[in-house]
Amino acid sequence: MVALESSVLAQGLPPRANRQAAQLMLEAVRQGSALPAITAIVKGVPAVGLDDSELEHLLRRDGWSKVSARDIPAAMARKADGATTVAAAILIARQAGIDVFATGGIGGVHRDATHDESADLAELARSPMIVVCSGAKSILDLRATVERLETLGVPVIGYRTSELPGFFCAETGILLDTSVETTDEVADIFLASRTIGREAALLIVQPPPASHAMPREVVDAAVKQALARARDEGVRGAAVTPFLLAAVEKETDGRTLGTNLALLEANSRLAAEIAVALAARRRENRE
Ligand code: PSU
Ligand code: MN
Repeated sequence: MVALESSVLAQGLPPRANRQAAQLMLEAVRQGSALPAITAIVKGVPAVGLDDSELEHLLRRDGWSKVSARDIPAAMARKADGATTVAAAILIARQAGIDVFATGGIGGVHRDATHDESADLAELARSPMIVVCSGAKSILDLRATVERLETLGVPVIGYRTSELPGFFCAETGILLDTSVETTDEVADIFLASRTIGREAALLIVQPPPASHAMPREVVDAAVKQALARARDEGVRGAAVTPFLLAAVEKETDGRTLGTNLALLEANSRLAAEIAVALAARRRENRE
């Protein structure tokens, strides 16, 4: 099984694209011979895998708040609907016994010095799972995010790359200590991590598909503009990430949207292949 988040569908992507994103992710996991499970809080119940009517309800977005790990108890008690961030999704997926999760980009340390650091990082440190993504979103301070992941004991492993990808672009100039070429290697590292009782996730990063990757300078310029607007408008808290993602899309005349969809699909596909490799390794180990 491969778990997926839902905040990207309810808040991260523009409304006109979320249906396509959901379909691309679900289909990519199935094509990789795994079962997809979108995580969410549905009327107060943590859910792993949505039925058609629940997915429709989510895609319409009315009344869905962004739920990080700390927000789950209140959403449950109030019987509210909540779209899960990476932090909330991996918490729920873990409890359902799922080992592999895919998303576009994790949250991280924000660029302005306002102590804004995504709760994704702390949750990654205590969620023994394989998390497949294209790095952290370009709107963040990527060096600071990598440093925090190191402090928290979360390995960042490049999948067929030795460089941290920059979400919308392939390159960041930040070199990784570990990279792998195959899904079997990912499975072996994860099993070794579990053998010695590590509780941290493995972050598997791959660049956006070459056909959709954007030039680094274009992304950097758009992010600078977006950050200036967020500052001017005084955006705070959970609203920061959705605001910046929308602003970057505007600054690039919508080009980042195509990249976002392509990398969500590619990461879902890779996560499925890793889940299959992990299941095969476990079978071999039992025999
Ligand atoms: N990456 C995207 N789109 C998104 C997000 C990440 O391309 O919508 C979401 C994820 O759900 C991630 C969250 O967990 O943003 C991080 O938000 P914050 O910085 O508020 O923790
Ligand atoms: Mn934040």
